[in-house]
Amino acid sequence: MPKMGEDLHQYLRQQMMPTVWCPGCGHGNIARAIATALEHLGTDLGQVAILGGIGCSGRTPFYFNTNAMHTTHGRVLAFATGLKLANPRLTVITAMGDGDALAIGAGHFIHAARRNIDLTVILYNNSIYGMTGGQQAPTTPFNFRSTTSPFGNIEPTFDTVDLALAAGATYVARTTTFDFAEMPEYILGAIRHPGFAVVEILSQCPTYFGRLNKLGDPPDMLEYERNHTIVADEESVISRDELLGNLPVGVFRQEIRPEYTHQYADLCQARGGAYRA
Ligand SMILES: Cc1ncc(C[n+]2csc(CCOP(=O)(O)OP(=O)(O)O)c2C)c(N)n1
Ligand code: SF4
Repeated sequence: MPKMGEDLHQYLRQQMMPTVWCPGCGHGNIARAIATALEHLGTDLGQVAILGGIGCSGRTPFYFNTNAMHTTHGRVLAFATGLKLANPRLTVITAMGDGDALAIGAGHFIHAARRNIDLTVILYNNSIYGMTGGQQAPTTPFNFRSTTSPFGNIEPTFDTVDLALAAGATYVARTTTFDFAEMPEYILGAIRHPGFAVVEILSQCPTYFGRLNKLGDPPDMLEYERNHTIVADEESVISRDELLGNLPVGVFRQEIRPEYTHQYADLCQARGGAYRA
């Protein structure tokens, strides 16, 4: 893996800099991890497409020297599915906010997982709707504040990992922006995985979530991530009671099952069609 400070500029679209992200936003950390993963992947950037929806996270494709699509809020996976079916050789990566993937786009999320189509979801989970001003999301933790729940959230929280596993995703991982050095490995693992892959990355939004919940500056928010997560993957299984309310991080599933574009190609071939995966 390239180390901190290594030159990743070739992966970034310099003419789009600076990014729209606020100083200290975790989305910049995630973008850097994607660039590092692409460096390690070594694939011609013309064979890679990054798609985003709407939101701060949805801006990610603007900044990469790959093919790019800026789509609509919640519909990234519908566009990505079409793109992958039209050109199965493309490496298709989606950058989605937690609101994008798990609120308005939740239906697309579970059905893309069920089909096991070879896409990578990088799910930027900052626990809030960032771009529109800090509204409550399905990932806002219980009791935490947002601009639409100023007295604290009374709803239970969606667990991305549980949802992805239940829906049938074949690579499922969670990490944090605190785990800066490991983040690219999770992303690379997801890109290389031949099926529907989800990497949830807990990310800091200092402007809304941090400020509304008095979590301090971005470094304090990273500290918070460290103190509220536990490595508890397939190898180090830990019970829910032992987690004591902390979130497990690690790779939770990595399994091979039939992939959608390949199944579609086989079907077309059997029926005398021309589609090639
Ligand atoms: C169909 C539709 N509904 C609502 C919106 C307004 N909208 C834009 S971004 C956004 C929320 C973004 O939050 P999230 O997806 O979590 O991404 P973040 O900005 O936090 O990275 C909303 C509700 C929209 N653009 N389109
Ligand atoms: S509003 Fe929050 S998520 Fe959006 S760029 Fe600023 S810090 Fe990041």
